[in-house]
Amino acid sequence: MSLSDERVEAALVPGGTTIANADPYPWPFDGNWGAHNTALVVIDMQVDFCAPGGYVDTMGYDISLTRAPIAPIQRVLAAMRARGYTIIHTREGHKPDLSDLPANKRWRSQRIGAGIGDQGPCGRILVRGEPGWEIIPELQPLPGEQIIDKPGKGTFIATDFELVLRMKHIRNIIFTGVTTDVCVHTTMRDANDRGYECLLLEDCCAATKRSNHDAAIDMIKMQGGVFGAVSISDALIEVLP
Ligand code: C5J
Repeated sequence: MSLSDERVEAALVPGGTTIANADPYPWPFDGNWGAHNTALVVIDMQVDFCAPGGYVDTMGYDISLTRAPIAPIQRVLAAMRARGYTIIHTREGHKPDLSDLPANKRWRSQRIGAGIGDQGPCGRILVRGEPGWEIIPELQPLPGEQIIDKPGKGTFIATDFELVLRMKHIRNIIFTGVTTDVCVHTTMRDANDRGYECLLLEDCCAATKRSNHDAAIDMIKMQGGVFGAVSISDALIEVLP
């Protein structure tokens, strides 16, 4: 994704205690953020979503869209790792016996020729332990970073995500990853409902259709920030406490 230089310039507010030009409000709402209470969440940057032969590729979508956030996420990871922030990665996937795969989810995927649990070029699609389920090499977690395995789109359902956030005293969550309109949005909505202060970095996210990404970004900004706020990687890195 390319954002105009003008837009990037406008979003940069050196020395601020918030990301002043986050949209639709300076984030976080009360300026209370830092490594002590803020986590970066990298959603589902897996081979199945971002690499040739994976689930998204098999469905016929353009993986150049889902690969676009890789470089911006790398920059955010480097900045937040250097400052000791909590980093959490997620992976969507099912048990090899598919006991946690709802029949309708499997049926719908088979219907379009990308059956979850079926053999594909990267192993069984969205199955834990298969090559396609792995996080892409460019964004490998470091030792000590959390990895949350989830069978669904949201990260709170059937996982220990909330417990991990609580143990680490996290109150603010910065969202990156794929896809903006599905797993990122579901998790952000659920986090917002639980009282977390949420920020989505729009150049660090992507959908399988550009207009869906744009619509998902717009939805966040409604009602004064109905699910939180939106910014970009450079603006975050510039003011990261
Ligand atoms: C989807 C995801 N889109 N990670 N998963 O099926 O967004």
